[in-house]
Amino acid sequence: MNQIAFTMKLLPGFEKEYEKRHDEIWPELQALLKASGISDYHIFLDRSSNTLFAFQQTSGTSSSQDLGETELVKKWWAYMADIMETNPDNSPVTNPLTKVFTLK
Ligand code: RM4
Repeated sequence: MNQIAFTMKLLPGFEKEYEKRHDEIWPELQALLKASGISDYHIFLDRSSNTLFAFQQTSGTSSSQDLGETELVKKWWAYMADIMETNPDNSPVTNPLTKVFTLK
């Protein structure tokens, strides 16, 4: 299993809406993420900077952010675009992080 982490940005004032939408995540998106080998997927918010910190494990090398060619993820990203910093294609501006420590 590989551990992947990245940051995204939430637009100010949308913490509750972000949390609500994720509490109500589409079952088909959940299924796609799991079928793509993603597990232990957590997203945390740094309220001081509106930075979203995402951690996930993957059985391969692809992360949730590599699923943007699927119609379902395109639809989800378009749905989320009004409350996140996005690229012109609605994908969330994503900053991949480098793992620098693992507790053995
Ligand atoms: C995030 C972002 C990610 C997606 C998760 C479920 O807000 O859209 O790309 O994997 O939601």
